[in-house]
Amino acid sequence: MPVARPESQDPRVIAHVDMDCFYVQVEQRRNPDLRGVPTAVVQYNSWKGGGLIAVGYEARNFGVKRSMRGDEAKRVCPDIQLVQVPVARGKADLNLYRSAGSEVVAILSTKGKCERASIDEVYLDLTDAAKSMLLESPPAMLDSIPEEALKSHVLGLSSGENKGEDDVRKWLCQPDADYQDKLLACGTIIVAELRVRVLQETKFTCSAGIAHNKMLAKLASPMHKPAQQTVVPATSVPDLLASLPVKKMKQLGGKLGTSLQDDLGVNTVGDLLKFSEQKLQDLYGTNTGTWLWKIARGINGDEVEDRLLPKSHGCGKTFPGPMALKTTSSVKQWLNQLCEELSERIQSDLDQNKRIAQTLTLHARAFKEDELDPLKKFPSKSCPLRYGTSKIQEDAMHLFESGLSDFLNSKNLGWGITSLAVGASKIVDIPNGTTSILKYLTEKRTSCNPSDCSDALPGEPDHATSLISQKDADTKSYKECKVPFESEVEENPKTKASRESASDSKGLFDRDANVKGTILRYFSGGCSSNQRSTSEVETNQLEEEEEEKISSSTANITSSHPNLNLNQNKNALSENWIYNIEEIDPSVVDELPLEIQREIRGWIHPSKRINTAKRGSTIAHYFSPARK
Ligand code: TTP
Ligand code: CA
Ligand code: CA
Repeated sequence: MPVARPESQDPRVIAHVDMDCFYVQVEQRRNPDLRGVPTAVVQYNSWKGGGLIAVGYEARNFGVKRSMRGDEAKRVCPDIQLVQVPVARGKADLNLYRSAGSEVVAILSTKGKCERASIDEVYLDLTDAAKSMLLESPPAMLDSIPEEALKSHVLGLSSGENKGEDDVRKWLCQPDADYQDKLLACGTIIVAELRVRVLQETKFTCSAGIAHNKMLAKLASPMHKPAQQTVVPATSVPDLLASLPVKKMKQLGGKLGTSLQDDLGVNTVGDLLKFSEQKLQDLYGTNTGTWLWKIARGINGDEVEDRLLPKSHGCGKTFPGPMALKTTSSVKQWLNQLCEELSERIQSDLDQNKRIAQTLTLHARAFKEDELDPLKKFPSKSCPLRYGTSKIQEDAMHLFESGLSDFLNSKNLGWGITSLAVGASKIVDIPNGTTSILKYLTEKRTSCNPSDCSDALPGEPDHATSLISQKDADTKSYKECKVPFESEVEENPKTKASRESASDSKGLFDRDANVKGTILRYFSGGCSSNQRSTSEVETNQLEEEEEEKISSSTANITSSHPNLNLNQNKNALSENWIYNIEEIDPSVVDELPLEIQREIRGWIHPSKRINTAKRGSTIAHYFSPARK
């Protein structure tokens, strides 16, 4: 459910930038013969010409729509060029488009806080840039206003639509405008310049919305496509919302929007103005009620996050109609493919960006031969993510089995899977340097607590709670456990009490024990089991590896965490989640980066000399997908 965040009283300038027919543009850049020609990108599946996933604007002029298949598009537009999406492992490979998106982000992020919101869109907070411009070179003082800015559509100007560039020029330069509108005018010029740069440097066009909050900017960006921008002055907001169908708002596309229409007769967002906040709260609860009351007034306090990289990684595949998967072995085969891709992507995120994903989630859609409960959803399941393709494959399969068991209510029924997806979320940066790792882990020491269990929010792996299936070290059975997500991590009171008493009365030594508990959680893949025999083999192989430069990067630690032999026992899953020093297997420490070795040896044997003789290769390298 949406939650209203308090909106800052300070004026802001927020832009939402969305690429035009993105995959088509990427293909047109790869093959310039396609430029200016009706083009669409189709799924690899060739049934009826493949499903269209992106349609160029020339093709749209002929009536081609994304909902069509290739054959239908050919009927509507015989000259259309259908480009097949690249394929890898029997499914679409989107890497080409992802990196094209990154090129654009690199440019857009130069003017302020930038949040990558999807493969082809970002939010920008241009408040500071606009303030500087207003101080140093306000629009009225410019020798000339950039042409692209003059082509902007300013809502509410000249009775709803622009009369022309002269009106826009006047609006941009009006001396008696309020401060918010003056900033918005500067934002309009900044976004226009950024869009020109994007075109020059990447050959891609994009469209943008510019407003004083994210919600309004997002609503405005598709209003004039392709290759145009729309500005929302505060005075235009009531008219904009009065005519905006509720279903056009992302959060109102589902049941909430239907209830507003059916139960309250609310058809546009502006219709909500008729209801008091209290009334909306009575009907939909405190949070949603307040949120509805605010969006009716165009109020939205969401901040632009400073994030150029995706929040999560996911890959999935659908198996429609007769292609549904009906055996565990066929599910396993596809799950292995999906996990292989996911593993490659998180590994490259780790290598390139020093980011670690902490949660693995499995989503599926399924049907079963059960007349009584045909609509029951396949529950999404999550667990702590262990790096390494085979580990991810193994865990994903366990998640699937756990989900299937719930889905079937442990009955022996026939079933079929129509879509499968795996995701890696809860991605965090790894700070450089051991000291900061220590600090980082100390701050993040709240972890998966087996005693704190609940059901998942279906389809919302990145939100407040998620179901995790947790492998019990001994029984290999699965438990369901609620993992608090970053923003709302709350320390388990018992753990907290234990930590506080440790640091208060027992001094540094015990405080370190707490920290180790958390580091070890990373090493051991959270609550997962460790298989001693496997670890030993892997450790031996490591020792045979050529010695490599050991960097202080924690990537080595984190990517290795699932495989290190820590002699973890049942106590490791104890409530307080604190390891004893004895539980650290010294043979593991040899494989770690030097700085980490020093630190851990300091805990184990404060005065022992550090043995750096057999460090082996970096663990990140060792566990790269190529190695078995
Ligand atoms: P969109 O931004 O929704 O669409 P678009 O960029 O193709 O067109 P527009 O100019 O209207 O913004 O999606 C971005 C890309 O994501 C799109 O080019 C292809 C891909 N995509 C899918 O693969 N499947 C989908 O269902 C959607 C909506 C998009
Ligand atoms: Ca787009
Ligand atoms: Ca988009």
